[in-house]
Amino acid sequence: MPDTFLTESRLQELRQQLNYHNYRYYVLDDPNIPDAEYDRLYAQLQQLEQQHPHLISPDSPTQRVGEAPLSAFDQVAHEVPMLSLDNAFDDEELEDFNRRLQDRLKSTDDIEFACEPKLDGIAISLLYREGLLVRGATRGDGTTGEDISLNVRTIPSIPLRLLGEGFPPLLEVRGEIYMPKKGFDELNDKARSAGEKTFVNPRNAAAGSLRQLDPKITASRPLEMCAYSVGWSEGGDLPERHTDVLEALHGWGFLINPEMKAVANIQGCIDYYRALAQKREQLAYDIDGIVFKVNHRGLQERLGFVSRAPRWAIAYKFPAQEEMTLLKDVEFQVGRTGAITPVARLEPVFVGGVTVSNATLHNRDEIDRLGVKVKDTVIVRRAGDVIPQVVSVVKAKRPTDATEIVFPDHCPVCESPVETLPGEVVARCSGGLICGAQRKEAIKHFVSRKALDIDGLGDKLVEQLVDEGLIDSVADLYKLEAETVAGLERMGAKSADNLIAALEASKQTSLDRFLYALGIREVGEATARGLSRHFGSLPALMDASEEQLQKVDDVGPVVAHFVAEFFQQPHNLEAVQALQDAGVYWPDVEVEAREEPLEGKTYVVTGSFSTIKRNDAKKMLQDLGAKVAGSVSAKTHCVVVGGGATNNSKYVKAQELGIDTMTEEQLVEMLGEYGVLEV
Ligand code: 5U1
Repeated sequence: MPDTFLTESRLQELRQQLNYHNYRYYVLDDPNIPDAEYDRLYAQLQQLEQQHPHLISPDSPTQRVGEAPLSAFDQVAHEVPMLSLDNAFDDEELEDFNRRLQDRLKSTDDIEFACEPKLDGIAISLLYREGLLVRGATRGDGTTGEDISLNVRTIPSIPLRLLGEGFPPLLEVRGEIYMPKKGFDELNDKARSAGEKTFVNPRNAAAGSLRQLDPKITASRPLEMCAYSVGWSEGGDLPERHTDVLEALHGWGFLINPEMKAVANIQGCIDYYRALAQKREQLAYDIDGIVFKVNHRGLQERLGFVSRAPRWAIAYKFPAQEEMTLLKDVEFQVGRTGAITPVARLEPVFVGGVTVSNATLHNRDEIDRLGVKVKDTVIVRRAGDVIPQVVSVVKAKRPTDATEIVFPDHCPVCESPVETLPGEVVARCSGGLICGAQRKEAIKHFVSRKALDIDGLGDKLVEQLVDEGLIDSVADLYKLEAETVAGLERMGAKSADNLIAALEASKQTSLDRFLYALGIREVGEATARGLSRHFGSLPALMDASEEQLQKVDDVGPVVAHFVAEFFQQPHNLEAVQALQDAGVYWPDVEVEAREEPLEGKTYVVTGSFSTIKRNDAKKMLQDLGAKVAGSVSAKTHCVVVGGGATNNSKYVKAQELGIDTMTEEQLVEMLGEYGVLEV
């Protein structure tokens, strides 16, 4: 066989393998070879292409990033216009949409709908000829867009060549390019540390990344593409149901939204909308609503279009999460741990489904980063249950009399100096419990629902009790008498009696609630639960060293330090004693006997794992008492190498130092023997 033929078929084989593994990694999120193996195949392809440059093909994974930047984008006329969507803003409008469809179809039968999250990104058209990506274009005005082929090629979840079989020879796929939240945060963190401008939100970041004339910049941005329809196709058959078309696209190499689902009727759409609204904040990407489409393409065709939108689809929008308003003033609040938080007082604005009049400005650095002044017009964001925040300033609207925000150097409540510890961004009042604000917040936390849960003792009443000098500390609560409380404004004999009864009832509590109630920095409910289960009693916890504390789930060095430090402070010990003297008590928790057969041993875990997740493996080793380190040294007892890569640098180092190694299979077997993993 001639040499060129062999080279060509090897090149094709490498391209196919790499494109397939790329799909498994970026689209299915289920790689089945180690990264090192992918890198080796890629290097082989690169080397072979360097030797035979005339054999380089456009679907080669080495050709994702073009060499030369463009001077401008060409215009592209869309063969079939890229339509927009009609919107619905409440259930009634959605039901009207269903009624209109039934009227047009002259039937009262239920209509099946496809439901998909509406990604907050940039609409894109991708054209494939004989399975090869030949063009990527923006939506533009719907009729004419811009050719951004070089940029879309850099996005790993976009196939350069379609996988599998059965795709039409001419296929235009439409979808959304977006930046996942995690990638967006990392991109902005990087920009911040480099002193560069940050992006306002993931959508702007995605748009800015695609608008680059230099594809290398686009390639460096964490973009993804999710397919949501076929614009047009020639030759070949597409499935009759839209959801099956999406499944076909998935098989040909595209990412489709995993939340996509068919429902039997409009009530199914409403239920889907509610369920996704609940889940919205947990999704890895921003969405601004749900798109409902008549699922049968035959019905879609019968329904047709009006002006610029199809009759068979609608976007049910979530309430906007960002709105513009006026920043009227800034006040500084003192929290339970003394943290000083600048709070923006706003012209009330309806955002994220509620009226917002205050928003956090976080800290001094954030004020500097935003460059915000009093009387500025600002953009406020309220997402889910998160505290509303000022995300940017509309500088073009700044009036001439806007004033600088001056961060206080003394506590606005107790006038103690404000200090910022090295390495921290948060400024804190140094007054401790001398500071009325910190005292009030500590008491509010102590009585709150997840802590001692004292019924009838809301924030306002705590403030009243402190302001009237009736309580100074949490233990003072238990000295309150009904007559005194009844004399307070807005209180009567009945509510005072109820409060005293609730205080009495709260005395019997649990160790985890008590620990949470103490308000130790960084100790939330889950950590308090972990500490209580691990140590079983307060004295055992108080005696624990930072190292012992770190053995508790989710307790790292920072939390361990805060816990140990808390119990070293005499005033905290006095407060705990005073509460116990007042009658607060809890049963000890039975501590499960813990065997730590690997205590004193240090493991390093490296390589890619297939049967268990690497992080789970680390956690299980820690549960068995082992320390898991990030690098190999003479102190390491064993290196676990997943994926069997013998050129793994940690494996090589272990060999050099004569340290034991084990494979993933051996680790799984060992974990099984110790009973921490079912095999
Ligand atoms: N998920 C999704 N987003 N989105 C946007 N589907 C969807 N469909 C669209 C648009 C503009 O248009 C259809 C009419 C194809």
